[in-house]
Amino acid sequence: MKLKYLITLFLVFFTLPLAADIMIKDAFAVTSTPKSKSGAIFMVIHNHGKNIDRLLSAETAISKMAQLHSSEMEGDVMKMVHVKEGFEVLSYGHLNLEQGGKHIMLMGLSETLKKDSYFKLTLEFVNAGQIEVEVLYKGSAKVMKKMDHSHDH
Ligand SMILES: [Cu+2]
Repeated sequence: MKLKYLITLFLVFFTLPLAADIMIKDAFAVTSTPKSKSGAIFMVIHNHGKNIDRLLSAETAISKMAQLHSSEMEGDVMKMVHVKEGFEVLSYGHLNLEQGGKHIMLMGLSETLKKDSYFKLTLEFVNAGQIEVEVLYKGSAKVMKKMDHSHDH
């Protein structure tokens, strides 16, 4: 009985990811300061399916709100816009959520995140349904700039 259960678990574990058309890569988050109550999540969303898909929403226990944002230039000012209709992911294509572009905004962080730790994020897609992602918290943006700078030397 136990063995059967294990085999079933094994099969479920290894067949599910293969069946999924949507794959998330390099999901990470940054905040503007270490104690900041808001942050942004970036990742690459791959669609290996023949159907177009759409990211509708995101949710995480560590934040009161997670919104899909895009960054748009208005004159010289970068503005963030809440994209209620979500982000399209083309079939056999990918979508970059990146700094200065589309991203997932976290507002009302309820926990102080530890640098280099992971938290869970649930993404809701039209076709793929819910997908849970582990997001790496890379620290505050200021820390990141310092780190980037140190690479020059
Ligand atoms: Cu934003």
